[in-house]
Amino acid sequence: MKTALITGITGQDGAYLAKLLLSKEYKVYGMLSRRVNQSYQNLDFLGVKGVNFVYADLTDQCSIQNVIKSVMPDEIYNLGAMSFVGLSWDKPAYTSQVNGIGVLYMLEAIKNFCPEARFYQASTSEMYGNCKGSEAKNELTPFIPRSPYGVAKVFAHNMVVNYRESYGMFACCGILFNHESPIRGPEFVTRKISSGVAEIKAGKRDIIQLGNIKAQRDWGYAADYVEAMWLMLQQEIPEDYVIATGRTHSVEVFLQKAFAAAGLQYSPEYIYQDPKFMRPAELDVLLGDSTKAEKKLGWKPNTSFEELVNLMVQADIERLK
Ligand code: G4F
Repeated sequence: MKTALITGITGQDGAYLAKLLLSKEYKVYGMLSRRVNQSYQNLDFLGVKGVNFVYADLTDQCSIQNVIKSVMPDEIYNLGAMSFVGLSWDKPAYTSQVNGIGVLYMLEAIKNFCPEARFYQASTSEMYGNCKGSEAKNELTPFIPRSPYGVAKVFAHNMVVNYRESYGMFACCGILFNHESPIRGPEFVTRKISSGVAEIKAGKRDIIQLGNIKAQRDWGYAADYVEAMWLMLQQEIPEDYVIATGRTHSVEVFLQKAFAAAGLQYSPEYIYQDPKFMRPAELDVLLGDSTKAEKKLGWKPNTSFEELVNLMVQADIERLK
């Protein structure tokens, strides 16, 4: 039986990945930081049972070492992060500590105590930042990050590549474009829209406050994307892969589809564009090219944009019943 350690176990991706690995009969350890209000609701929503919880924090090197030494995992998935880009301008040092230095702590602990383990790092399309050009981004596209979150993730990404090359570690980065689901955190725009539309339908509100609705993202389904994480660690050679759908849509189009999914007619009157949700620097368009993942991993997204929107809206309508 293989053993896997997942950081960020209570987040969206942690819950979907735990479900996948348990279905493959892994022994799954989930790392909890034990900060206040740690919630198990994502694991509960997906009916995930059987995770062994261990306690460590990405900002505490000793705790990382202790967990790696005691679990001695075959595979480690580093999904723990300060994942909300908008907040990274308010908490740039904390973001750098968790998303940047925390990854270095993981790599050092693996190198010293568990060097045969396979390591997955959650890199992100946010690293491309202001990289111009309308063509889809791939593994060779330069990173020009435009948020403290993106800067910290580029540091982590480069460190993973460096440890792989310096010490021969089996370490991979998945450069994942936006991926959503019914358990996406309520602060992210897709879930804000799906829950807002569900509440409008139920007569509980009549407006959704948003920021820049012209921004475009390549949105996929989180359950499809965790399969790609697992596939990366099953290869003979550790490499980095872009995971994306190859289609991009604006926030406004997400809104229109979400209203339609709820059986409502979209009107701009439902939206208040609130300056407080505008970012100091924005990525106008993100579009990914996952040809490499398709060729080498045999991975392709199974869920369309329209299916994803529908899934999220129906789940939020159900929650209100
Ligand atoms: O949903 P978002 O907050 O996701 P964002 O910033 O693209 O980041 C997500 O995807 C990244 C991958 O590229 C991950 F690395 C990251 O951890 C996270 O999962 O915002 C999407 C877009 C942005 O352009 C934002 O400005 O929606 C725009 N937006 C417009 N109104 C809003 C809002 N975003 C949020 N969160 N809230 C709004 O009211």
